[in-house]
Amino acid sequence: MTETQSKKPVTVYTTVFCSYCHGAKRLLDEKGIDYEAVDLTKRSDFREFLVNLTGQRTVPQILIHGEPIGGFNELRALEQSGELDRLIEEGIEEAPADA
Ligand SMILES: N[C@@H](CCC(=O)N[C@@H](CS)C(=O)NCC(=O)O)C(=O)O
Repeated sequence: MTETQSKKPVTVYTTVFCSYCHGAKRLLDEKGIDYEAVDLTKRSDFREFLVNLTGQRTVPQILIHGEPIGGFNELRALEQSGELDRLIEEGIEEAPADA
């Protein structure tokens, strides 16, 4: 298992002094969604790590079944539209592989 893989449906990359990170974790806690929080505070290269993983440099960065969905605002938008539950259950649809 690498640092970008988790058995839980959601992974949240965070740092300690990050209000958006706390907001994201609170939302997931309130919804009872199981997640792994990865604290990048002590990683000097964490911005570069995030850019390589998600294309974004802010925290939190949130992955659902390994797919980056964005930060807290995007998580909240998915929750408000009702999409979050579906993504947790079904994952992000992938194009079918060629037969
Ligand atoms: N729109 C983002 C905002 C995230 C954000 O601004 N995070 C702060 C820490 S709480 C950050 O990474 N700031 C550094 C920067 O903007 O480069 C979200 O909803 O997650």
